[in-house]
Amino acid sequence: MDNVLIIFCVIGFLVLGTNALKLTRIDYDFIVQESTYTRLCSTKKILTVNGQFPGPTINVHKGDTIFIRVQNKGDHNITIHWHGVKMPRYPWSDGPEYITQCPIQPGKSFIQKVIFSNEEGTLWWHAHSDWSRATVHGAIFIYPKPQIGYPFDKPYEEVPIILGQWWKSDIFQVLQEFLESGGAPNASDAYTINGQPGDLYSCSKQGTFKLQVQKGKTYLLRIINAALNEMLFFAIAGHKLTIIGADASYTKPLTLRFLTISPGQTMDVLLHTNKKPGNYYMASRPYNTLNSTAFDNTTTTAIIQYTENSNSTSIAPPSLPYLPPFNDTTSAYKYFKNLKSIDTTQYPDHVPIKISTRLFTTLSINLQPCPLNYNVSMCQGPNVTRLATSISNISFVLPHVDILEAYYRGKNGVFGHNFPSVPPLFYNFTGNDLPLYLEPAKKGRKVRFLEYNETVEIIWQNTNIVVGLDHPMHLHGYSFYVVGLGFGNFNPSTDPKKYNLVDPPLLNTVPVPKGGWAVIRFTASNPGVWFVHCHFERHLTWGMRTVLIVKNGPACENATMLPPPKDMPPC
Ligand SMILES: *[C@@H]1O[C@H](CO)[C@@H](O)[C@H](O)[C@H]1NC(C)=O
Ligand SMILES: *[C@@H]1O[C@H](CO)[C@@H](O)[C@H](O)[C@H]1NC(C)=O
Ligand SMILES: *[C@@H]1O[C@H](CO)[C@@H](O)[C@H](O)[C@H]1NC(C)=O
Ligand SMILES: *[C@@H]1O[C@H](CO)[C@@H](O)[C@H](O)[C@H]1NC(C)=O
Ligand SMILES: *[C@@H]1O[C@H](CO)[C@@H](O)[C@H](O)[C@H]1NC(C)=O
Ligand SMILES: *[C@@H]1O[C@H](CO)[C@@H](O)[C@H](O)[C@H]1NC(C)=O
Ligand SMILES: *[C@@H]1O[C@H](CO)[C@@H](O)[C@H](O)[C@H]1NC(C)=O
Ligand SMILES: *[C@@H]1O[C@H](CO)[C@@H](O)[C@H](O)[C@H]1NC(C)=O
Ligand SMILES: *[C@@H]1O[C@H](CO)[C@@H](O)[C@H](O)[C@H]1NC(C)=O
Ligand SMILES: *[C@@H]1O[C@H](CO)[C@@H](O)[C@H](O)[C@H]1NC(C)=O
Ligand SMILES: *[C@@H]1O[C@H](CO)[C@@H](O)[C@H](O)[C@H]1NC(C)=O
Ligand SMILES: [Cu+2]
Repeated sequence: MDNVLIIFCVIGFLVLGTNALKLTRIDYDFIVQESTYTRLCSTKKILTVNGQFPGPTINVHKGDTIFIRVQNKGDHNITIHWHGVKMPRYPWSDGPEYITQCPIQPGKSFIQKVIFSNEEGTLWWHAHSDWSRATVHGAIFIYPKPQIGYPFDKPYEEVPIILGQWWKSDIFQVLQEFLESGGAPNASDAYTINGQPGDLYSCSKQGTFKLQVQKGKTYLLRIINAALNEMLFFAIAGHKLTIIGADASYTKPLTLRFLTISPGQTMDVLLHTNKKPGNYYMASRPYNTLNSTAFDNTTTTAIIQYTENSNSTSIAPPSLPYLPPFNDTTSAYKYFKNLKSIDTTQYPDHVPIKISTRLFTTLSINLQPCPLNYNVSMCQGPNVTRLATSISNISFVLPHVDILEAYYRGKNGVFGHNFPSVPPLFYNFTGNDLPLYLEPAKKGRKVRFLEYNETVEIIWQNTNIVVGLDHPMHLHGYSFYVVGLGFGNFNPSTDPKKYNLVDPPLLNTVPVPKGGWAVIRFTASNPGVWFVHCHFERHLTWGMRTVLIVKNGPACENATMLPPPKDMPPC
């Protein structure tokens, strides 16, 4: 038996060896550069890919591997992440700055190998360094294998709907002030649909995104929330939306009047153009439980135009769809219990039933005391503090060399090993008026190691420390089943009985509700270094992040990490 395995390994090695000699094919060239854009009556320079905002769409089929050459011709360090692409055994191209790579510095380039596996539907790519992703992002369309097709009637047309967030000021200046002040970042000035704010903002009407449709067809809208800091409601006047996929995994059809989408999430939606020919607004605005004057409370719009009356001048202006109140948590999460994976023979579920590692974690906003002799202008958080965030009371500080490199080369001292299975304190997590001594967090850099193939459950418990807010939690390298989501404190004896272990949605980002919790499950079959974080950029920067390191499995089962490419950006 041993001999057979050895021979097998040698053959496997030879096969890999020859592949490595092949010249790299470049499928996409991404030139990161400064470009001039005018929005809301003002002009500024933004960072783009190939001069486009939003950036170019990547088109692939399920299971493809592509090579993207990222050339940094801008003047900021940059990295690019392929959000939701699992990159089996190959974290080298995953992208998060100082987690799996050092940034691509100005003037340098990096050829990123992007390995698709079972994803099918819509994903996106975005910068994963400082706040560049505000403008450096774009869609990824993953078509079914050519001979297979969709599990629904082929849509007449497929359209990206990319929701974004726009600041009139330079985003790097917003970030710098935010980092220095210790307070909340400046609110944005607009939301955008495919790069355009729409009719409700000044100087924007000309550019409003318009989708021309024919009556009696079905359109596939591939909706992406690329906003930095806001969950969004989205709806189309007069039309219902049928979700058939989320995060590049099919769902059972779910028909809704409006949807809620968090940064990081994608939703594939069928739109049936079966209404009276005319013009209809699609609109989006935030779901946010803070006071509506504390965030950008504006509404972005685009127009669905039936071509049947495209040259009529006398038609009424489009009407706006219903969107819930900003702070309506109940409406925001109502659809979630009805969101189910497709779970057919062709797209079967593999929900882990027996769990080998269970992590109970808390998500908090924190206040760090202002150090002695500190200038108060640096402590603009409540009660002269600096705002922070944490997972299980650890506010994660980025290193100066990436964690993947440190792990792969066995460098000591870059990260700690023992991210805890439970938080340091148990209290009434979702209680009102929590004691002030809970507010500070510990700074740290603890990661969690997992054995190959472990079955993992993570419970994300939100807390009301400082202020309760939703946290869209994202895991790199995996999709996970969201087996439970609820309000209050997670109850380990009663809540697991209500888990959906039959057809839970398979996602890469799940919004953990304010005052509630979410539970995910996955099998750790992808060795590598994988980032876990809140997808609100401000919470990520403040420290709501950690790392899972999944160890290698047996080499003969192809369960080990692949070697790095030669052009990894150096620190
Ligand atoms: C942020 O807002 C403050 C207060 O309105 C303003 O003084 C400052 O210039 C803004 N910063 C940026 C980068 O827009
Ligand atoms: C939105 O915020 C502005 C201040 O920024 C405030 O005047 C307005 O009332 C708010 N709108 C709503 C609907 O809350
Ligand atoms: C719209 O204009 C085109 C060309 O001017 C014409 O052929 C068509 O009949 C018009 N459609 C309607 C609905 O008026
Ligand atoms: C939402 O805000 C409105 C007005 O600002 C307030 O009356 C209402 O109680 C809030 N709802 C929730 C669920 O907090
Ligand atoms: C605090 O910082 C502000 C802005 O950087 C500066 O104007 C002020 O002089 C500083 N105050 C002290 C006491 O250092
Ligand atoms: C600020 O301090 C006051 C007085 O100690 C306290 O009542 C309040 O809750 C504090 N605010 C926050 C956000 O911690
Ligand atoms: C936790 O706090 C909530 C909100 O104040 C309260 O309704 C609940 O009874 C508390 N639970 C416990 C166990 O004290
Ligand atoms: C987090 O750690 C800090 C520093 O040790 C401590 O003061 C605080 O009470 C802890 N909070 C929680 C919720 O564990
Ligand atoms: C890992 O899990 C897969 C699927 O359950 C199984 O086929 C494989 O044998 C397992 N490998 C190891 C090393 O446990
Ligand atoms: C491992 O990978 C090699 C090369 O891609 C392939 O030929 C072989 O079938 C794989 N082995 C297993 C156990 O999956
Ligand atoms: C850019 O990245 C390099 C390599 O990690 C680092 O040394 C440098 O400080 C970074 N520059 C900025 C402005 O962050
Ligand atoms: Cu968050």
